[in-house]
Amino acid sequence: MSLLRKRVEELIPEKQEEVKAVRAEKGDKVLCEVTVDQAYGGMRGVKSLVTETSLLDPHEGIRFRGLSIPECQEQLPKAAGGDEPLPESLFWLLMTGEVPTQAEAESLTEEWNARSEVPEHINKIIDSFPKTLHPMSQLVAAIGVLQEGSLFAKAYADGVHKSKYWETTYEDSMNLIAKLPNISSRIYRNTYHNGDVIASPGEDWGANIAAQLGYDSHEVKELMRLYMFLHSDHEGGNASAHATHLVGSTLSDPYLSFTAGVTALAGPLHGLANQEVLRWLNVVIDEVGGLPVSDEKLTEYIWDTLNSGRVVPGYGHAVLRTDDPRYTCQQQFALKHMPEDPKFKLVKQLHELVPPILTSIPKIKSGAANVDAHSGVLLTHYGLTEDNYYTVLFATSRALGVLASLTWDRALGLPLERPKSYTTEWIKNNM
Ligand code: FAM
Repeated sequence: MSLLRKRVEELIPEKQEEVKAVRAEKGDKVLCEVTVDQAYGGMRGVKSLVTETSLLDPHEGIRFRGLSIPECQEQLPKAAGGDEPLPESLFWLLMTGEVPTQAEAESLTEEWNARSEVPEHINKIIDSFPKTLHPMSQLVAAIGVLQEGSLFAKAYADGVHKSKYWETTYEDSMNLIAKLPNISSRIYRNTYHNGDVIASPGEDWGANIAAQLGYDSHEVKELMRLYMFLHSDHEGGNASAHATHLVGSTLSDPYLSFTAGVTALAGPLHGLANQEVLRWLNVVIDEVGGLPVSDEKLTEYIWDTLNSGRVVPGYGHAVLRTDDPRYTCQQQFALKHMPEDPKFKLVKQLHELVPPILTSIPKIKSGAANVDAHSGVLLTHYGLTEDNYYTVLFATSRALGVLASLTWDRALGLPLERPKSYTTEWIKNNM
């Protein structure tokens, strides 16, 4: 049995007891009241989920199992010669709540490489997708087909006992995560490089993704490790995590549950914002006649966007009220590796100009930069300019968080999710 599975198996009874005790002691405490406005307003601020892997503070940002982004960067094992955490080490942390040793993190690298092969008939199906199909749709379809290998679906059909659901959920999650670099990079190479697919070099997960996209440099491998670490998890209420959890709560298998998360991520108010940011920057550059651009012209363009009833992508957040530390962390990477890049300078300039404009509009709760304001410019710097591919990378990373959570949902026996809804008629007559 793999090191990680053994550790998770040891932890499950302890956690089950802890949850039982918490529910016995605090089960009748009130987490929040829900107003009619919140019911109409996208449930913003409604506290009604339990997610173990991470917690988002509006002012401080995300903590993965209690560790902030800088703490993870300091404490999690890295690749030889690298400064960024291995995504493997983050996954171990998300699954167990413990910082892995170097050997434990590397055991995951080995295991994911061993599980990474995608059956040839599925590769052929992916190869048959039209190049005009959005890469996110290709990803959803590819994972849907991969579902034929679901061990959870088979075990359920064979009548497995509910106390063992977590075991095949874990195995499916590990298999799916292991295969994602092959799938995501195949979609990229098919869509933009005439199907010239690159075989996995069998390195760590982040390095494999970089290499299979076509980048062999140490710097891009580091960027990919950082990218995969940063986008992995953002507590349970965001649309991709919540969608995976909701669909998973029906005992849909991990492949199908994750496609729900991927389709949620494909919306422009969520993960697709990274594509939208790059497009928006490119239109700005075109319209103002190239870089550098004056603050006055840029301000005018920001207001044009707002006045035409569109959002400024990469800014604002449903929970965060200050700059997203995932933005800051990417900025630090840029300052280290590409301080003179003109598009990075434009991102910095926007970071000065956009927040005061957005916060001058009373209805907008936060004008701060989010994760998507930065990521595309880092990728573009190294030549990955195909912006409609960016969200596939976000989704590849997001698998780490939502599948770790799904495994724990099953280990803790969380039930079918089914909140109550009302009609406007009911509210008018009864409130
Ligand atoms: N530009 C223009 N208007 C904005 C805005 C922005 N960046 N951010 C918020 N608003 C508007 C929002 O559309 C809403 O308007 P209406 O009442 O007319 O519908 C109003 O301000 C109140 O919104 P809010 O309460 O401040 O934020 P929400 O919690 O409703 O929405 C976001 C949060 C992220 C959907 C919103 O800030 C947004 O659309 N941002 C731009 C898109 C983006 O960058 N999304 C990525 C978020 C990211 F973190 C992720 O999920 N990957």
